[in-house]
Amino acid sequence: MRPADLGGDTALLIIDVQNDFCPGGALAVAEGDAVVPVINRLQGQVATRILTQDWHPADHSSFAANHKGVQPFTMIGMPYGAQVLWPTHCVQGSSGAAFHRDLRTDGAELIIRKGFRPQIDSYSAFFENDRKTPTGLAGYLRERGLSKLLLTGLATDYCVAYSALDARALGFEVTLVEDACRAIDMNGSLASAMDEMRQSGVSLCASDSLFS
Ligand code: VGL
Ligand code: ZN
Repeated sequence: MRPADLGGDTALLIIDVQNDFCPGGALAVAEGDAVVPVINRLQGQVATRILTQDWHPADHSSFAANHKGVQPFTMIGMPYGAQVLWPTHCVQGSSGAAFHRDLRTDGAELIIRKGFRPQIDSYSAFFENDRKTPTGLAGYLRERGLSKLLLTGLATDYCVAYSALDARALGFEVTLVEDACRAIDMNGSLASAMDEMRQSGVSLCASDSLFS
């Protein structure tokens, strides 16, 4: 995608650039904060910016602390499928759930909060982890005529990848801006997420290629 293609039908999707995913946070992604200047610069290139915010109640079922005798980063079976148990993170209203202080947010037209139901996690900006419960984002984008998405944020192999794959399945044109993302990379999760995204028709680019 070249700058000429960044027209009125493109939205910049900024996934979960929150303190808990940045160094020092509860579920820190290595160099998570490095995406902030890249994303801020990109915001000038795209008229429509949309943020997502991981937004869990304290009793959320994805937190290892809410299960007896289970360590973070282990898997359990949930009614909707396998689920990683995470350290407690992005609790509603906490400083960890706030956007990184340097992330420009004033220009965002929409903030989608996700993961707010105690019994179900939500990685994707489009569907919760049962892959059926919609967040409403697809309807918003369609009604606004936004058919092309630039994907950025944290973490590449979880919330960004799930969002990109759902967006492709819903028929959106999707480009992942590689240097505007960082990964958790647990047990090969980054490589498999990149494979799945490529196979589903997600394009990859460097942010520099979006400037003339
Ligand atoms: C995320 C794990 C748990 C993410 C959110 O934003 O990638 N990962 N909650
Ligand atoms: Zn979460």
